[in-house]
Amino acid sequence: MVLFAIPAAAATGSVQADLQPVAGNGVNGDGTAMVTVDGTMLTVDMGATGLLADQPHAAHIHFGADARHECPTLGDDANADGHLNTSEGGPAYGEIVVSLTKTGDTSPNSALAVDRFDTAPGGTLQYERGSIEVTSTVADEVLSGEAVVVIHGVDYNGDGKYSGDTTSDLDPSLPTEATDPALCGVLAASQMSGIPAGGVETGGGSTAGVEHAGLLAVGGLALIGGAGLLTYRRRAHGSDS
Ligand SMILES: [Cu+2]
Repeated sequence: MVLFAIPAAAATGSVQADLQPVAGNGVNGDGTAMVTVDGTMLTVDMGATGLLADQPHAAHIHFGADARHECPTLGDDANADGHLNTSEGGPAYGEIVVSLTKTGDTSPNSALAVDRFDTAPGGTLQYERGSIEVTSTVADEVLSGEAVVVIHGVDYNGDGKYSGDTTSDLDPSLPTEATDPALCGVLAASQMSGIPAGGVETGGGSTAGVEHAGLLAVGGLALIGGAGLLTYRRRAHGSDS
């Protein structure tokens, strides 16, 4: 019995994040990130749009045991300048545990390895990397549903490059635009991948998956119906006046 408990503890599964603009940082974009964990090996699939084009975007998985396990809000703007720098987001998302570089080291040591991050050609970031070796502790943190993906690099003054007088809180040789968080999302357990996985294990989960899909479809129809009703009401109102 004890022997069987050991392999059962090996971390396996996947989590995904819906990446949304970080409050105050002026990014009009979004994205998704999926992380599959197999023991101490991560595979990361990430896509995002609306980023400053053709500039290196540092991207990490963050986690902090004492963090709030969420994306920062303007309430985290400690110096009240209207923007959130990476440190100000710390209480929300914690420290860097994985650097999502395209090549080479993926440890926190590569947090600002600007020559090894995706440059978002045309503002679109497409990232896929497997065989990212982590410790079992980090693997557990990623699967906990409390880790956070952050893509950095913003353009407050809209000049198409990292510039400005404010220096980065992480590296004073860089402008803060180069490191401030742009998009953020919590890596939560994925229902899409979780339901079929459960179905395989229990042998009875496939029906639940179908019912779930049906509920989603009904919800989508209700939303469409609601939008149609709104349009109708607006038209009716317009004809009254
Ligand atoms: Cu980061």
